[in-house]
This record gives sequence, C-alpha cells and structure tokens, in this order.
Amino acid sequence: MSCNVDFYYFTVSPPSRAVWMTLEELGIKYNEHIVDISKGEHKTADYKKISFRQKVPAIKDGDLCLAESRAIAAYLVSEYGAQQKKQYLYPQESKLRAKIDQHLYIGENIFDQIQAYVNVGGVLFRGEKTRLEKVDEAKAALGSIEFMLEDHAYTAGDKLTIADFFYYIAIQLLSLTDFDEFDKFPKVVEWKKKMQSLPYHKKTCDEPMTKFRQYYQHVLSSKKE
Ligand SMILES: N[C@@H](CCC(=O)N[C@@H](CS)C(=O)NCC(=O)O)C(=O)O
Repeated sequence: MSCNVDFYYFTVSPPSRAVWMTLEELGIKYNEHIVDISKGEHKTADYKKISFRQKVPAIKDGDLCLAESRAIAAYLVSEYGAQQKKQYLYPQESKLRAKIDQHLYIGENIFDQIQAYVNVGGVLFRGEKTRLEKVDEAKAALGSIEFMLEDHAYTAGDKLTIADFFYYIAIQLLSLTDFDEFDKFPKVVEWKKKMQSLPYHKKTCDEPMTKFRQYYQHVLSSKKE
C-alpha cells in the first residue's frame, strides 16, 4: 500500500526523533520537511495550518494534521501497524495499549527529570550551565527505567514499543553532558545497546545527537569565565 505521510521535524529535536524512529521502524514511506526552529521556520502562517501551536514534530496524512509526538507515534502505528505487521509497537488490545499509554505519560516525567539536569534551554538561550545539582533527578529517572527493565528486554515488555523511543530520547539528552554514571544502571546499559543496534539509529540518533552535543558543549565553553 502506498503511503503519503508528510513529516515536519527538526533533526535535533527529541520529540521529532521519537516520531522519526517510529516512522523508520514502521518502514512506511514519508515525505521529509525539515523545519529549522533555530531559524524560526516554524513561525510561518503556512506551518501554523499544520501545527497550530507551531512546534515540531507534526505530520500531515491526507486531511489529518497532527502535532504532539506521542499522539503522532500512536496514530502512525494505529493506522499503519497492521499493514506493516508491527502492531506490537502500540498494541490494539485495550489492556496492553493501556500499559503503553501509561509509559507514554511517565515518559514525559522522565524527560522532565533528565531535562532538569541537562537544562538545554538554559544552556543554549540563557547563559546557564548544566544543573549539576540536579543530577539526582536524572539518576532517579534512570532508576525508574532500570526498574522497568528488571524482568524484560524492553521498557514495556519483551518487544520493542513506541514507549522505548520516548524513554530513549530522554536518556539521550544525557549525552550532551559529561554524565558518567551509567555503570550504576546495568539494565539501562543493555537496553541502550539494543536501541543502538536499530538499523536507523545512526541517522535518527547518532548523527543529530553528535551535532547537538558539539553545539551544547561549544555554548557552555564559550560561557566559562
Ligand atoms: N509536547 C510536544 C513538545 C514539542 C516541542 O516543544 N518542540 C520543540 C522542539 S523540541 C519546538 O518546536 N520548539 C519551538 C517553539 O516552542 O517555539 C511534543 O512532544 O511534540
């Protein structure tokens, strides 16, 4: 079946990358539209028609314009998962789906806990630093994921689901910093290796995050007294 999804994203944006991983994992065709938020490309009237809050990511699929990364990932699997034999990414059965939904909501908190430490906005736009005093929040987030992985290979069970993508983009924020306590979270380390072996990891994660780290570190070092 042909597919006509338009994907609006910015490569270094974490929620964009979770949707990007979902599209790649589904293996459907999509048209890429880079919206460079550093140049204000999301502030146009045309983009407002796609995403009324003018944020990335967003998609257009036929008449449907959709924003919010978790809603987009869930929709894409609901719409294309069966045809691609990948329904397990966001199962239809209500109890299984409820569990994934639970993880998607928890994922927002986990992201915020890690972001409290990494302080992307503060570092890039307000002359601030990595909030080293918040490292325990980041470690608490990693501890929650370690607990999820106690009995199974992926965060929500034995199979990869979209919940993994959203936890992963949160964890990856730590790669901007010099955080070096992953050895305290061996299950997370194992799971990270599985995520790193995904065939689209280089394109959706390594390349953008390397660029992002260089920029974050460059801004930090240019602020050092
Ligand atoms: N909750 C939204 C967050 C989207 C979001 O904040 N995107 C950022 C980039 S990571 C953005 O578009 N920022 C531009 C702005 O807010 O003006 C989602 O998960 O999609």
